[in-house]
Amino acid sequence: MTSESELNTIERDLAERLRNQLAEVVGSTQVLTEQDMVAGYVTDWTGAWSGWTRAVVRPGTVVEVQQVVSLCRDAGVPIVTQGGNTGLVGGSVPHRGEVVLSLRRLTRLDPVDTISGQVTAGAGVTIAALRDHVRRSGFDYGVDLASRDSATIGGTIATNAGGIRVIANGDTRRQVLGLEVVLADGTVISRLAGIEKDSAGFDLSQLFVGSEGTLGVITSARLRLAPLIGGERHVVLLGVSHPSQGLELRGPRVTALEFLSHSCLAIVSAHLGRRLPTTGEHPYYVLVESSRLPQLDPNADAVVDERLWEFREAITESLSTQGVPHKFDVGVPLARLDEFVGEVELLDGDVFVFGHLAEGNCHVNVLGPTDYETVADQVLGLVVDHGGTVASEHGIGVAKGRWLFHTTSPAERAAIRRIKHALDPQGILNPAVTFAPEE
Ligand code: 2HG
Ligand code: ZN
Repeated sequence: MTSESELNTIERDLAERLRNQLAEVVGSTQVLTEQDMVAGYVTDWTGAWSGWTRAVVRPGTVVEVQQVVSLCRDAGVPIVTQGGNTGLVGGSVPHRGEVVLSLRRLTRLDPVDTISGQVTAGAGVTIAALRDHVRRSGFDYGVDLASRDSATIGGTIATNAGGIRVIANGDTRRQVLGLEVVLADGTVISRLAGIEKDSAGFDLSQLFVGSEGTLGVITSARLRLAPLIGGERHVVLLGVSHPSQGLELRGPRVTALEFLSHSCLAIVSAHLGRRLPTTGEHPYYVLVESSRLPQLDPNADAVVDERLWEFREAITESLSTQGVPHKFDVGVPLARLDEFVGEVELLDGDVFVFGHLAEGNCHVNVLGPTDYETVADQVLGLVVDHGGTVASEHGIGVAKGRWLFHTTSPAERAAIRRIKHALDPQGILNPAVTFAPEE
């Protein structure tokens, strides 16, 4: 089914009634239905994932979120919760008419609790806005990524986003002390007190981290903050023959450790209209950021310049000028990294590999005529062979569900299904995303 026109008359009348009820809750200007108004919500950033929606709803308060969820549940209409829509696995766009619950208006940003080094933020606050806010109080947010100006707190929690600071601060899960979540039945659970250590039963909040909108709607978060590191930061780009060579640079002063293949550096340099920053060409490059200049081999081909970040951060954008790449965000054990990257680069098509070296997190982008499923079988097959994960920091979305067959056991999948059913018995929350493919 590709659009509302394929619904029968009764379904269309029900959709119309639901839209009117939603408008009563959030106001008619916050229910979007016109094609040009919903366009930015129904297709992802890359253009790879797209669907249609009965309506985009933009609630401004938690109570409105509760009411929207309850109305959709009563109407039996599924919901896709959306933040900045920067996801890359099709998990934040509607596929078959789901209502898009956009949380961008939930921009609550409490004063920083300087005693505990914590803050409470609404799901719609962007990473950049949060960072600017907490920096004014001498703190930093531990997660940072290239899409910081659009990616939201809610979306990054729902996908357990990683980014460039995991080596120093851990992933998003590590920053979350508690959440406020609207459940599928319209009730709210709230853990925003910021208790640093709590052994009173299940940590329910953590269940929602990485759940991609399938278990509840995250509306606010209590977040742990990182210290704001002042002083100079040295950024070095180093040519290497294998990515793992960069692992020798790890240390307490390192705040980022990234790698990219030559194909990535070449395409970014061309896109930015710059020369290659290193003296020579190398199979791979490592970008390290540290508060102390790393000790390098005197023969190393290395450049030191803070502006080198541009070459790393512009990779996604540069690739998208060449077409719509098949994207695979995967992770492999560090001991298998070189072998995996070498094998993946030999696959058909133009292969670009880059990522977050310290975690073995590789972003494999493939351009070429081969269809997604065929390339997925090849790339994810290699990941499984090397004992890795098919989703390191972007989530599963609709892109990788079936691959969980290879990385989870039947018992695990059965337990996941029971949790999903307990929290969302009608299956209205992001139904296109599944972590437990049917046997
Ligand atoms: C990054 O690390 C993002 O830059 C995007 O996770 C990865 O475009 C991609 O494949
Ligand atoms: Zn990444």
